[in-house]
Amino acid sequence: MTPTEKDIYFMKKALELAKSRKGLTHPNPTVGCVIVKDGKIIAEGYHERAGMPHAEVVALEKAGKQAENSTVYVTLEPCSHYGRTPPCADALIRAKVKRVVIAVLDPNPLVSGKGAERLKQAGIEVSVGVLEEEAKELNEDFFTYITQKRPYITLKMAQSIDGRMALKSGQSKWITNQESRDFAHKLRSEATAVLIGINTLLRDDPQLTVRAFPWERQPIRIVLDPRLRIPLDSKLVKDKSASTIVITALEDKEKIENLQKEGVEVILAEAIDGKLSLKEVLRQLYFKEIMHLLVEGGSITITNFIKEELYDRLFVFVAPILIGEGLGIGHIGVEDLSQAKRHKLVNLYRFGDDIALEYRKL
Ligand code: AOF
Ligand code: ZN
Repeated sequence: MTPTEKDIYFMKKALELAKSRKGLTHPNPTVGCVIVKDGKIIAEGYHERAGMPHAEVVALEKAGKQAENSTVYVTLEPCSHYGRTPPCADALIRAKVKRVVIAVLDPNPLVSGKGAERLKQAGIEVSVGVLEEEAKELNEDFFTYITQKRPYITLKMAQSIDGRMALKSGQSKWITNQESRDFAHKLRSEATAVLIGINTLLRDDPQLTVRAFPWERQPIRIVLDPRLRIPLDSKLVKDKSASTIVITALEDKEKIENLQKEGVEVILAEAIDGKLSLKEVLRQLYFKEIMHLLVEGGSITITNFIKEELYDRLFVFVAPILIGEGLGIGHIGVEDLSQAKRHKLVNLYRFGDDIALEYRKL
């Protein structure tokens, strides 16, 4: 199918609506919908939050009787299953729409292809694939989470020109400038959860919330803490503006109870040689419906994720400073340059004299 200019125009509108909710619909995808009649938009909708009505239903409600004989543009295949809400395909059929234009099929096996099929069987004209790449990219995290059954993983690191993430002493506050750090809050806003290792917590006592701009939800904060060293007076325990999960291998009942009293969730996972198994951690996070995980460091934690190739996207912030001896990525199993882990550069940002490089694994 070669989409018409009109189809592209209206699908762009639907994608803009979906974009406005990026990061706010976890573990659901962000979806936008536009209803068009006689060449004019008569209703718009987006999926506001998981548990709330889907984009199509919101738009159909606004359109009312007018929806009859209309064309509906939706950025993801209308669902055909009973989840938190009833199937959108049925709502579209009931509304007697004439045509449904879909950007991309839903990867969810409960839905995939079945939503489009149900519409077709009801005599509705269905077109699939208008701005498909854009629609997939917008929900890249959701697609990975559904198909790979693990959170989509973004690694974020801040370093000097010479690739150091901290001084030898561990000091790393602050390598990058304020503008870079504000952008890092945008990355947080799009993640379901932000993860750090216990060493970073002990050294920096970070808050890990979105504070650079007003935001409707805070990511869950996760600490990998094999020996349960987290102090009860650390910000992640005391600050209640976001929830905190501690993952540990140590069954210290008293400490666990004290953390729970503060509202912190403690998850037990197995550790080998004092290191938590990342695969096991990710399995647990998947079952907690953590769709998008942002790993913020420090160098040991980032190294472990890289070593096991457990990431989808890499953001490297580079500040215009030289540190010399310091901490960076450790051994990741590369013995020969031919084994170097290759990446594709997909975006380049400039924040004053800092830059941020966005990579994907090859
Ligand atoms: C749509 N329109 O706007 C969205 C869809 O449990 P539920 O009811 O919230 O359903 C979630 C699933 O529905 C989600 O995994 C994905 O397959 C689909 N999302 N579908 O028709 C929407 N957000
Ligand atoms: Zn739906």
